[in-house]
Amino acid sequence: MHLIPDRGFQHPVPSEITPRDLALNRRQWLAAAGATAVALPAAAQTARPGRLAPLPGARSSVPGASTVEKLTAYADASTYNNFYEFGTDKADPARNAHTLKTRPWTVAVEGAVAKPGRFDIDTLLKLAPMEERIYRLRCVEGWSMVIPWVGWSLSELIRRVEPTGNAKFVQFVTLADRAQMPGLRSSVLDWPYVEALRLDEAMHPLTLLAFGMYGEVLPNQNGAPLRLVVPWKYGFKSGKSLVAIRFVERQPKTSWERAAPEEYGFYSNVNPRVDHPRWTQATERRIGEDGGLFAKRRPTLMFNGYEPQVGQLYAGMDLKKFF
Ligand SMILES: Nc1nc2c(c(=O)[nH]1)N[C@H]1C(S)=C(S)[C@@H](COP(=O)(O)O)O[C@H]1N2
Ligand SMILES: [Mo]
Repeated sequence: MHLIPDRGFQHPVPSEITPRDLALNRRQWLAAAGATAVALPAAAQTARPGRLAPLPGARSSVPGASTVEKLTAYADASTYNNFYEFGTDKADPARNAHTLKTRPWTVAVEGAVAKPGRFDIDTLLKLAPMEERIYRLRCVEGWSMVIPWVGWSLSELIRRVEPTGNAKFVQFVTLADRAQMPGLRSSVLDWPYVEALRLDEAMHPLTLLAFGMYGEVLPNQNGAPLRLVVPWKYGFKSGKSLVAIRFVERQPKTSWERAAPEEYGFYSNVNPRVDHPRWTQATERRIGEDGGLFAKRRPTLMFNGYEPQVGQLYAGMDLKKFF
């Protein structure tokens, strides 16, 4: 066990604050001061890479949704990926995911809900106003990125389908099609890739259904046309290329639990004080930082820095047991 003192919420160091962040802060300050709030631009300010179709999002007002840390470069975020359906090497998804067909695409919403249905991707794109959310994403492997996602809170969809009293967990099923996904030939995981959340975790406003990043639609390798992003959990909770969202009564087994139950628990909350059996979780490497693999590692924050927003979801739970 590692004994890093808990620092709670940690502010970024000044060298990480970019001119864009300062502009944002000034606007936030103006808004807070009640000055000329209506004249402020609603659109978020992330520069588009100009690679894919634009998908703008308004700056989110959800608490914790706009970290002011330096953004990871788009080139890094779109080429260093885990998406085992396209291969297990970090470079495989960017190389192979061009075979993924993202239209037509439907998501089945089923199980313990009063209004189940099949939602077309183009319906989902219009279901709620798009927001930009700047989230840290930390992989259980010990690297992290800061990505401006575009999407809306999953709770928008959950509310519309009206979960019944039997809906205790939400299961996320992702695409498994051998014709499009060369990685399915490997049995590294039980396909389809399946993840799950407790209903209250799924309803938390920070839990994002993402359709884009950096002001554009998602690149295939990042989970097009839609994925989950759960910023306080290890990256593997954030299933890519979702095809079904299922409301169930019993806690489902996830793909990673099936593959290695001692290493990947159901909760997968970022917790620097609970080591992975084979490596420390106390620190992390920020992708793209000077020094590459040899860059100074930074301390990992409890709940990936989202403890003020999500800590109470786990009040009274032994996070060493429920890892
Ligand atoms: N369908 C699917 N979703 C997935 C994965 C995967 O292999 N298949 N990998 C997960 C893991 S381990 C991480 S860290 C994140 C990585 O997301 P990114 O490539 O956008 O950074 O996606 C998650 N979602
Ligand atoms: Mo991961």
